[in-house]
Amino acid sequence: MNRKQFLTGAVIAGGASLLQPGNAFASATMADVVPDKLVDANGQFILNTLPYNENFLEPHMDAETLHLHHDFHHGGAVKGANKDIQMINKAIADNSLETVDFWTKKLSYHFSSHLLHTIFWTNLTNKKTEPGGQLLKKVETSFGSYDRLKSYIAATAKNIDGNGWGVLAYQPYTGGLTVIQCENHEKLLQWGAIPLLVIDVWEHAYYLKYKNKRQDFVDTLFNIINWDNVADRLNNAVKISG
Ligand code: MN3
Repeated sequence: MNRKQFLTGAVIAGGASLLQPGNAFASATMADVVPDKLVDANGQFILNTLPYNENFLEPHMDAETLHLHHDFHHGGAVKGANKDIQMINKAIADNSLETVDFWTKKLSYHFSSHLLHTIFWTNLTNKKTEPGGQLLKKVETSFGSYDRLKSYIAATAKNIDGNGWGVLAYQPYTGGLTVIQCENHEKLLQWGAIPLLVIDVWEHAYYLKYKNKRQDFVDTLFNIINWDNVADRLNNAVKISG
């Protein structure tokens, strides 16, 4: 191929992708467009290393809490999810289905924990950011303003009964954003909703430093939420769901 042929080909390729932007994502999955890596090449759930050092989020989130939270709580969910799948597959292979009810519930719990924790680490950074672009537009359409969203999601996270998560999600069935007050890791969900920002209010997330002051922990998180990551997640969610 000479230079002229190369350039012509490049123009055609570029033009094709410009003319048919939808096709670029027609076969895309969440795994293709979002850097969340939940499984290895064999489909086994894996615990990724944190995207920063354990003291990166100090003083808002202390290094010891982050270490225990990631390695043992998130890590435990990964181990649990792998065992649940193994037990389900064994029950199916043995045609012994008395136990699948138990392990399927466990998988819902452990998989959801793995997914939410994986998102949570990337949702945090050590500097203050604010939503912009498409994210800010959708925040304003769905909640009125960024301040109103902050108040709303903070109130839902602070008031969860027991352990759970405050979640900002994109709901493809409405094209808007929605807030979910999730109990444990898998309860009170909306089908179809794609999580963008997740706030872990399990006691393990804050008790070493904040003791019983869950409200203070939630308030301080707004200093370290990575709204750029939330915006990337929204853009990807819109691309894959249309
Ligand atoms: Mn947790």
